[in-house]
Amino acid sequence: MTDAPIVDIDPFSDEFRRDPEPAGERLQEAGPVVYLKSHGIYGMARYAEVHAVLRDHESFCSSGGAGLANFKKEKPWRPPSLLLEADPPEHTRVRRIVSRIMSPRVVEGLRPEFERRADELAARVAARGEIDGVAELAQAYPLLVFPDAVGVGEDGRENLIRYGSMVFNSFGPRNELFREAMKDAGPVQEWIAAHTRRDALAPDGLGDRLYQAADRGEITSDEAALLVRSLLSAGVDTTAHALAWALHTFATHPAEWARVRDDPSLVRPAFEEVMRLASPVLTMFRTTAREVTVAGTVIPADEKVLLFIAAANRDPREWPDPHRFDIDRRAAHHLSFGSGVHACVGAAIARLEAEALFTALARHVRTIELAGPPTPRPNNSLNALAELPLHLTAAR
Ligand code: 4MI
Repeated sequence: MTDAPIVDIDPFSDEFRRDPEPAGERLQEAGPVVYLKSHGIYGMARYAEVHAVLRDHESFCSSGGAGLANFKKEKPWRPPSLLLEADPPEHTRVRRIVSRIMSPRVVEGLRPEFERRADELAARVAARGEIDGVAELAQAYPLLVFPDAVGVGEDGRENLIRYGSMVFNSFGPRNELFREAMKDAGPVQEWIAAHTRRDALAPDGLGDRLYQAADRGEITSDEAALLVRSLLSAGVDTTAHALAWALHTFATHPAEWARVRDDPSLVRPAFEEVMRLASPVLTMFRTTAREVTVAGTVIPADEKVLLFIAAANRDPREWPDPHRFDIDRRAAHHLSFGSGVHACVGAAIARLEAEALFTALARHVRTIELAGPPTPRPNNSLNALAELPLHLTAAR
């Protein structure tokens, strides 16, 4: 029994995915904490509570898993991540190492190559005119630059997209989407495992630098392999969908694209606003480490709590006119990169990718228009597009 309002929304249903906005509003209106009887879990969709839970890693732990499965009761589908699915103090030790390896200075060092690849790609798509924005830009660009930065070779990079789909579907129930993503999972997992090995990683890439930390005795080499797995899990699909939504948003807001194109200093703030409005990660879980009271509602220990990140990013209690794309608003405190000790460790790389790609597009592309309806790619936790037909006109 619970004193939280009971809501009959299933966040892993086709219906929710097709139109998450009205459901988000219903969840917010129902109260600061709700009980979702569809899965026997608690939920929060208001900005203030989602933000507070993300920052309270002691009450809302991650070692119970970031998905629906409670790792204290169910066996995880893969060995838990040392970052995403761990708590302080164990988390703190490895997080510090990964943060250093992806420090602002290191990320700045990636800039020239990221800009060069972005310029080549932007020139190529501008010349083609009719493109699929997902395959030819949003996926193509992260697949070019991110595995290079990690030190993963060219062969088999498409496995990263397939693995991303497995990882992000695994955060939901064991439904049809999960089973579909896990079909033929074996070869994908073998490819991933092979590419987390030191001998597969180029010298001085981010992956090799994790092994250098192992050489110094800061982590074990098994831990280095698992941390490389984290980079390969979270580094491609997430940015691909962020870039796809940025393309979609500019295609449907031509006046804003014209402003960004004419003044590329607006690329960064515009990308934050895209991230607010189109959070690639829709939902994430925490697990209560003890009985907790949130806004007067008691949540018992060891319960799964679903955080509606995308809904929180459009909570009218936090954001005036929340559904409006407004590149002049201060949007950087959105929750699409999380918050607190688990906040996205790769955020600076994602921001660099977006900045490089859209600055290059500003040079090469005058207009971006939808050439047909975008096709969604249903996923248990991602706001994902399968296809985005675009018509581009080249800059003169
Ligand atoms: C929420 S995005 C994400 C972050 C980390 C990992 C996977 C997905 C991981 O494997 O560490």
